[in-house]
Amino acid sequence: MTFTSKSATFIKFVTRNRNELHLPDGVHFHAHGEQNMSELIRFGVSIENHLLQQFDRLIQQRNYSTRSEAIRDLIRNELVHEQWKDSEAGSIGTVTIIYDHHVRDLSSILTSVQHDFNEQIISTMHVHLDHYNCLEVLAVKGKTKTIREIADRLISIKGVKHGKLVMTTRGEHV
Ligand code: NI
Repeated sequence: MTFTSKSATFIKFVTRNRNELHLPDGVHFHAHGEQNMSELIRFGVSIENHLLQQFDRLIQQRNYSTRSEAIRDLIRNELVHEQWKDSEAGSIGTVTIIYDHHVRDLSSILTSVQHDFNEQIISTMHVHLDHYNCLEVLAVKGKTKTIREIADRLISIKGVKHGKLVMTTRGEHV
């Protein structure tokens, strides 16, 4: 993949629905109307040369084949992040934890916390990694604040070596 960079760089990309985007002044659309089969809108963006060069390097590292797909993903990511700010909104995600099951009472404490959230924890996977370490991945669904609470409570338990909450989206609006 090669991109050309010019001092006054003009990149074009497409997005699925212009009405859902609130772009700042100066960002304008070139709608191609009926020619587009899947309601894709093409629009132009002015960007500093050095910024675009860095962006191209980044998306090459991340294996994007086109700028358009990279920019679409950036936009989706921001929209999903915005949804997560609403603590009452519904979210889905995973909580991953690594712990040493030899730590006293740890397994039963973890189980007890998970039972407190039996409605939100919809599936769990447990892997006995080695003699000491267990990996658990919990699929969670519920209010954003509850999902965060589940992750915080599990990850903060003594003996849990590492934990990570990954929130995602069903993608209705992105
Ligand atoms: Ni185990």
